[in-house]
Amino acid sequence: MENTDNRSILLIYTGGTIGMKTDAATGALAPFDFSSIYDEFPALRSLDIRIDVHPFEPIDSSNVTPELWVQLAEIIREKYAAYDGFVVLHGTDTMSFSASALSYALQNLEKPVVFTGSQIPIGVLRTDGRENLITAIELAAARCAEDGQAMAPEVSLYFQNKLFRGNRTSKFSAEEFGAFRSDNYPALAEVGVNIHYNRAAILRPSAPTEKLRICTHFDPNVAIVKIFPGLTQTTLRAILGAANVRGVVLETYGAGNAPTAGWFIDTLRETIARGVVVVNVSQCQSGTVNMELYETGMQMQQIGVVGGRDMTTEAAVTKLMYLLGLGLMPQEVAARMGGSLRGELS
Ligand code: ASN
Repeated sequence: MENTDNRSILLIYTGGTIGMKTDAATGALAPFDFSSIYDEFPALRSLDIRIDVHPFEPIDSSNVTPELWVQLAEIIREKYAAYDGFVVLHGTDTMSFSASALSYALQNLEKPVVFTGSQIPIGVLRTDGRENLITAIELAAARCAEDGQAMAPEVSLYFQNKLFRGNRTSKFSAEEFGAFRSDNYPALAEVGVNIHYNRAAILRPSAPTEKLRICTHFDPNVAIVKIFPGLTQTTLRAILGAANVRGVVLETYGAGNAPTAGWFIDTLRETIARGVVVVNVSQCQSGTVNMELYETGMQMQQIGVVGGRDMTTEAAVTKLMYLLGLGLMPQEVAARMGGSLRGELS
């Protein structure tokens, strides 16, 4: 790759819709070769950013597992000193899970890690991927004019003119180009003719001299339970009672409410007594869990359900996997679930 400037980014390609193009001969979709990115997009040379490509075996993001998160963390650690920032090309379906997981996996991060992808393949004329890719590269390489530090040294997600904190996002639309939302936290940057950073919203490293540390194990023995009117005791017991389950994200109503029926509270109490960590997040996209508001929430608080405040389900379930993967005791996992690790809750 040509070296035009002292800024450089590593483009890590994992797969997803963005990595496809229309084969001129057959008209069918075929993989796009990101290693020849300058041939495909000669205009990228004008960015004055060196772009190196690290391709993984491309997968649809429906097939993502925690192993991919560890591989991403490892490649970022290995190449950390050599680049100003990292762009991760990823399928949209599970991008918010991966961006959340990486936010926990990378500790003491001082460089941008920007996830992006597209709704239409990059090699299709009407693609949204070209703009997402080019701007993500700019965002990952952007430095502050005053101190030379990265503008947004976080794990973020760029899509359709907005840079979000990754662990605040959810995929919201299977149709719109603006596929992601971050209803409980403002955008870190808005992109129009110029890029406007929301400096007050961006996390700065607390101890800038600390070395990057990564986590290499996520515990997948967790479950997500979305409650609904009619949920039976048998079903709830079957899920919460599964022998392997060590953590549960309970998606409740509104401000964190759930049935007050005896069997419901008893099942949760027994589950917590077995050492399973239960975290309460809301089914609503915006707003926060407040278990002190209604009796239905207070009962859960009394038996030790952790209030997940305004965390997304994606942020909560990957945080549970991360904390359980550290080998902590349930009480310690519960305590850390209720506080902010990387700005994932307010
Ligand atoms: N199924 C695709 C994926 O997540 C969707 C996309 O990337 N737009 O890999």
